[in-house]
Amino acid sequence: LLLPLAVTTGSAASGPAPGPITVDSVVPAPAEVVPSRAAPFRITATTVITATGAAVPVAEQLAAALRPATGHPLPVRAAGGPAIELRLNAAADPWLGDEGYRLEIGAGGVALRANRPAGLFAGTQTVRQLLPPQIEATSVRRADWTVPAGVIRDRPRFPYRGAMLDLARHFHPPADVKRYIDEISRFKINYLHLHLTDDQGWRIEIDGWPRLTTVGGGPGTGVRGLGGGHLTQDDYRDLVRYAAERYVTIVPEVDMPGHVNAAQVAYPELTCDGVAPRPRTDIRVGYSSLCTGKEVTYRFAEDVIRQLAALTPGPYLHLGGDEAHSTGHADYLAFEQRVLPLVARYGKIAYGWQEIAEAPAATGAVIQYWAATRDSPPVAAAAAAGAKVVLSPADRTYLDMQYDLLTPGGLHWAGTIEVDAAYGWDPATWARGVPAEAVLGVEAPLWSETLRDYGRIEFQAFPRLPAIAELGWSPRAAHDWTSFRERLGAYGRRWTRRGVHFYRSPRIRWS
Ligand code: TNX
Repeated sequence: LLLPLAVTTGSAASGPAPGPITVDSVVPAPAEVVPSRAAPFRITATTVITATGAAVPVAEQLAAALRPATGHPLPVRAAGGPAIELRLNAAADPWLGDEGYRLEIGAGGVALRANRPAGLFAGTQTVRQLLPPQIEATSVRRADWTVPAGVIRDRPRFPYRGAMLDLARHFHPPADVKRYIDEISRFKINYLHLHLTDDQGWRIEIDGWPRLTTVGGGPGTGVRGLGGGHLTQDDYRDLVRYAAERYVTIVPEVDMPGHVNAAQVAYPELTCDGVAPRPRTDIRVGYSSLCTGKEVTYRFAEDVIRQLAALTPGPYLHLGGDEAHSTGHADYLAFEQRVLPLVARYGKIAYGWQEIAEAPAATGAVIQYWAATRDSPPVAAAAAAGAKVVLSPADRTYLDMQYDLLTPGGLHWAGTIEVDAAYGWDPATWARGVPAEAVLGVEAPLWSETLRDYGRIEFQAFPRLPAIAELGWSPRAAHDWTSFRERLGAYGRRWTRRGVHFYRSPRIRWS
C-alpha cells in the first residue's frame, strides 16, 4: 500500500508552500515522517469515521471539524469504510507514551492509533493540517478533500508545552479564552496558564472573600476603564472542562506576595498598616506586598490555595512570586517557605516564577524561568536539588513583546521579538546550569497591560506561538528555520480563512 521514500526528521528541506500539501507540511514538525508515492486518501460523501469507547469523543470532534466545509455527513461508527479510523492501542506502544500517535494514510483509508485519547487528539490536529486550507471554512466549499499518503510517528519532546494569558491587567471574558484554547490546541499546546490576579485586578471569585472580585475586579490598566470583570467559580469550572476536551490543562496563578494591590484595595487588613492603597491602573510593578508578619496573610493564602486546588483537576498551582521588590528578602523567603508547602497539602505541585528558586521549598516545585539572560545561579542550584524548570525567557517567548517598534500594542523591555528569534533557541540548553533532564518544557506568556481586545491577543500570539509550540513538541533534530518558515508560510492561509488576526511577519513568505 505504501511506498516509503525516506525517513525525514522534520528537517525535510523542501517545504510545501505554495505547492501541494505533503505529509511533512505539519506545524509542529512530527518526530518521524515517511512520505509515500501512493495515491492519497479522499474524503467523500461515503467516508465514515470509526471509533469505539474512549476514542468516540475525539472522533466526534474530528467529524465536527470536517463536516462544515466538506458538507459530507461523516458519521461516527464502530466499524465500516472507507474510513478515518481512530483506535486506542490494546497494548501500549511505549515509544508513543501518553500523547504520541501513529498515523498511516493510504488510498484505502486513514488509520490513527494512540495509547491514550490525548494522542488521538494530537493526531487529529495533524490530519486537519494535511487537508486543503478550505477545510477551515464554516460553510460548504468545493475542494479536493485529499490527505497525502504516508506514515507519521509522532510524540512530544517535552511534557509541558504552555501558553499563558494575563486576565488581570485586562480581563478577557471566557468566550475569548475559549477561542484562544481552540487556536493553541491546534499546535499541540497542552497547558494554559491563567494569570488571574495582579495589582490592577483580581479575576477569580473566592468564597469568604467576596470583595476580591466586587472591588478588586476593577478596570485593569489604561484610562478608559474598560478592562474590568472576573470569573465566577462556575465560569472557571466551565473553562477547565472546555480546555480538557481539547487536552489542554488549566494552570491557575494567584500572584503573591507581590502584585497584590487589587486584593489590598478590597481587604486593607492585607497591608501592614491596615490602610487601603489606591486602586491602580498604571503598569508599574514591584510596589505592593502582602504583610508577611500577619497571620491574616496566611489565612488568606490558604483559603485561596485550597479553593483553587479544589477547582483545578490539573497537577499544578502557580503562586507567582515574581518582582516582590517591596518585600524584604528574608521576609520573602520565609513567606515562600510557608506558602509553597500549602500547595502540596492541597494535592497540587507548587509552581512559581524564577524568584522562588532561592527558597529551599522550591526544590519540590516547578520554576518558571523568565529572565532575559541565560544565567540564573539560583535556578541552576534549585534544579540540581530536584526542581523542574519551565523555560519562558522573556526575550524569546514573551508574546507581549513587540515584533518591532512599529507594532501597535505590546512592550519592548526585553527587546523586540521577530518570529525567527522566537524560534531560534533550544530549551534544553538555554539556561546555563539547568540540565536537559530538569527541563519540563516551555511556555509562551502573554501579558496584557497594553492588550485589551482579543484581536490584539491573536496578533501578538500568531505566528510566534507556533514557534514556541514547535520547540516544545518537535525533536531537536527537526529544528530547522528554513523548514519551519515554509510550513508556517503555508499555514497562514488557514488563519486567514478562520479570521485569525495574525502578524504577517516580513521574515515569512506567506502563501
Ligand atoms: C514582567 S515576567 C512581569 C509582569 C509584566 C511583564 C510585562 C514576570 C514574572 N512579571 O508583571 O506583566 O513583565 O512584559
